[in-house]
Amino acid sequence: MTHEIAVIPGDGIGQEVTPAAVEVLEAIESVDFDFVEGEAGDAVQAETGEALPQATRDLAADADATLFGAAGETAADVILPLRQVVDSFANVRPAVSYPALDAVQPDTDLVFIRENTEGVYKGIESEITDSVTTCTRVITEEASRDIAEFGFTYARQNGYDDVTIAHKANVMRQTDGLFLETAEAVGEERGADYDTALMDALAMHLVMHPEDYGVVICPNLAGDMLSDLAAGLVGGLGLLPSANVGPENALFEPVHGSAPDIAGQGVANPSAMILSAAMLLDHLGYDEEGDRVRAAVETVLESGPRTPDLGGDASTRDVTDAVLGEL
Ligand code: GGG
Repeated sequence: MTHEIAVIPGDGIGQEVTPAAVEVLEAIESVDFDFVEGEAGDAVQAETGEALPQATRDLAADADATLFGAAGETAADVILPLRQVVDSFANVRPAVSYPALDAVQPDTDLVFIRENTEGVYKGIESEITDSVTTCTRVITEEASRDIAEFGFTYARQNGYDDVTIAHKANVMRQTDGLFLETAEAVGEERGADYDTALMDALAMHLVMHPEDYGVVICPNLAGDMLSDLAAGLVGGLGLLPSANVGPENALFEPVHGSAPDIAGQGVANPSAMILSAAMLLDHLGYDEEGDRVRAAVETVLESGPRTPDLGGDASTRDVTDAVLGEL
């Protein structure tokens, strides 16, 4: 069986790390892929006036899965609609420390289960006057239930005992009140053990004692921010992969953005993108192959070469070749 994979490198270092992940998938001889490339992002916007052409949407909708690189200035017009195109209600962001790296917190094994369709990322913003703007935060019972069901199931299937529901219901009483109440109801219905945590206090506790946490179920913006915070605990954004999962389709992308400060230099860490490709393999049912890719990345993180974000002087090409060598 051949799997059609939409490949959308996007902006900045997305153009450099996405081909690395494709090379890794091509090296998995037991799985056949057909890669089809689509354009999206700042450059396409400048050229055509449209950051996400219909042809790229169709590509992602029709493929078995999508690999996405990074969004730049046009993120709201690219990655948010692309996540809708694949109907992905859950954004899975694991943050794991690797023994070989000198991480801020070496005992980190967290997975953020981020609600992916609403909250302040719904995009309902208004300019009331030149000096007054608003953003409408949407939280529904349906989406809160979907993400909580997904989070509790993920924890059980992946052996995590600690489940935490992140919220700010003491301030956002209506919206996070509904999120919290709904997610707690799901926990109760399942007879699951769980904790709840105010997201600001949780940020501090995650920095000081990440080992006390496992799966964290979050509203949209909180999941985006807390996962970046966790990236800082394990060695940086160059290491965090993610999966955007829907009932029928999925999109895989590194947690990092387009990193304009290093784009074009060939020194971006491809690990997060390659680990996202490993999540794609898991999603398609190739768990053993996904594990092989993760093991190869882990070996290279241990033995080098390493890119500058991890204290080395290797290029994206060097690290990709080393991972391919391990495979
Ligand atoms: N590959 C992830 C990416 O491009 N991130 C840039 C960004 O702005 N992301 C916002 C989000 O993940 O919701």
